[in-house]
Amino acid sequence: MPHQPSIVTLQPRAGAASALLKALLEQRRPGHSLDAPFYLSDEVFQADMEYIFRRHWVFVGVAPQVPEPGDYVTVDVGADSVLIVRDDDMNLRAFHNVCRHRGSRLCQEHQGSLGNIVCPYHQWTYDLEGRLIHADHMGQAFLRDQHGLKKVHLRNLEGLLFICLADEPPADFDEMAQRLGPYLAPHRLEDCKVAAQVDIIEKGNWKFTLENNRECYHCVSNHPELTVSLYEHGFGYQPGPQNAEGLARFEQIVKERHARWEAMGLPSAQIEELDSRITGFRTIRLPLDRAGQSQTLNAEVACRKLLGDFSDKALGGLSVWTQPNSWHHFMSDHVVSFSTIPLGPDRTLVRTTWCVHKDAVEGVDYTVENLTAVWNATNDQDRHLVELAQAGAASSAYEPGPYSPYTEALVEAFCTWYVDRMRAGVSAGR
Ligand code: 3BY
Ligand code: FES
Ligand code: FE
Repeated sequence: MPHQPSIVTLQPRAGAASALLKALLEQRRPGHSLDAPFYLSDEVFQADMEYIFRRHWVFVGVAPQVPEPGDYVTVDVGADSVLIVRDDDMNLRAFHNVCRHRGSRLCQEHQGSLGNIVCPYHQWTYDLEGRLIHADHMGQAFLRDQHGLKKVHLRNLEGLLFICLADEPPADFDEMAQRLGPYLAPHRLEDCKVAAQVDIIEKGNWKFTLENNRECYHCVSNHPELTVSLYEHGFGYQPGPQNAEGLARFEQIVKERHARWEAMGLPSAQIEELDSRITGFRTIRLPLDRAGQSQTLNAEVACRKLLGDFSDKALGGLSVWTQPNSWHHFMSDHVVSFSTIPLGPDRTLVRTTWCVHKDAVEGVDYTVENLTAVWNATNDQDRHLVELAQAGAASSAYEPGPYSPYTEALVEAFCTWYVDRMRAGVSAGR
């Protein structure tokens, strides 16, 4: 007996933006945190996934996660599962993790290694370039070459992996790559291995995670481990009239170090394009405090084997931020990378990956505990702050509050970028 027909309401994936979303975007007050529904509403969450995460370059991982042919990782962005695999010619490729027969999910693990991609349902088999190479019982007329895996745009920026789910991704990735490439290249992330990866789930909206990341106003009072290595324990980062002297001192040191690092072939000057572009980004190399070497509990390197050709341990920290969802710190001895993926209006995945030189030996050159201590602690503190913000936004007393023009300018840049990109998505429709 056939299945009974059921009554189905078709949910258009984007469809026309609602009056609520349009009004929220229109009434956004510059210089202030967002209206509560941006953090709470399921409708805004769906729109975030459609207009931000399906249409922009999203940072999903690092090349050292897939070092050998056949190595793969899967990343879920909303309802889309993406398979990133290294093929036999060492090229990285990204596919929808969806079988072309009846659509089954192909790889069910977060990472692994395979020779061909075999669907668990009826064993349709794809090679590492996504070609369908085997499908039983499909008859003479069946055209295998029309049933290859669907590709997802993938870019590898000196070891940082970005995907874009749009048919036509933003064209300005190339400019970001050209400008960031020389900053990243000397750290040679592609010659690294993953020493540790930790996923945490924050009970908060992804925009709270990003807003929190874009300021250090909260660092002095919340991050005792991180501020060990931050210049003047985080106070050096506090611009504003109350800290004119400290700031002048900091700027002088930055100037001196930049001259030294640039002379060593390490681009260091700030590039700030967070809200002026579709693919927003920022970078700067900043001095670290004390030993000045690394983001560890004593500011000394966590790994004795340095990255690339480095012989100087005290290279400060090259930080990189990309819209909508990543930040990274590149030091002389390791790279720590953060990818933020929304899971729901009030649930966000933060995936942290620590990489060291591929020849470094655990227990000899580094320990995972020491390598990960600062950011495991800092992530947990930030998770707590995001959860407090989420709880506050749900209160009837919440109203958007003012950002500090001194210490929260980059939070404002994030919100400006977000609102602009959402407006662009709404007006383009589909
Ligand atoms: O260091 C970071 O990645 C960010 C920026 C400042 C505060 N925060 C923890
Ligand atoms: Fe993949 Fe049938 S759904 S082989
Ligand atoms: Fe923080």
